[in-house]
Amino acid sequence: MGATIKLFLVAAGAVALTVLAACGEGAGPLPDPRSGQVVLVVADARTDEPRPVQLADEGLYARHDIALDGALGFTRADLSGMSWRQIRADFPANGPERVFDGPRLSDVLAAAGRAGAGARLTSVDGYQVEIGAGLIARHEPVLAVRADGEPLAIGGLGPAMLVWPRGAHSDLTDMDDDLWPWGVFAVTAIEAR
Ligand SMILES: Nc1nc2c(c(=O)[nH]1)N[C@H]1C(S)=C(S)[C@@H](COP(=O)(O)O)O[C@H]1N2
Ligand SMILES: [Mo]
Repeated sequence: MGATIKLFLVAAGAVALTVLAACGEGAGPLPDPRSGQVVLVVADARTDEPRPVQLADEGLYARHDIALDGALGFTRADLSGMSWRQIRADFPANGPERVFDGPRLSDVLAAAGRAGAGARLTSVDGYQVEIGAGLIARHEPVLAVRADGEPLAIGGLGPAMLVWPRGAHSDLTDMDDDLWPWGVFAVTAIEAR
């Protein structure tokens, strides 16, 4: 190929890129090729299911030491596609009751190939709680993504919050809010491998 032609092709390519970039600006809503961003990961998953996205070890994952090697990510749509449990509960304790909806923590663990495991939950502010496998099996807490029908906002109680049936199970009546993390974005399966 002659030098002049090569130069022309490079120039034409540059023009094409510029035009494409210009079209991308303000051309309307971005097409969403997936059903949304990952809002929750289960670290140390044991499943062959294809990962919806390759997560990079940065931001809050890095800040809070969430091991992404083998983590399974859930989008809001993934979580909505699971069977949900509804729990009416007061939060904060003795405050107003709300109706929380979301998948059971046990089902999220099972979907990640970690049925029967306990879990460490990590929140956006670094708050961490560990929930034993026995407590999960006995009370089936929910990773709520909605309260009174409204999605839990990031910056508020979202993307997910652990909710227990403290109104319905008599041995939870006096439960305080320690095990009710809001802003949960990562679940680390512990034990029961
Ligand atoms: N992410 C996160 N969730 C949390 C907490 C917290 O500090 N961070 N505190 C727990 C406690 S002890 C209480 S009383 C309630 C309300 O705490 P807050 O007033 O700090 O939101 O949330 C619970 N969930
Ligand atoms: Mo608290």
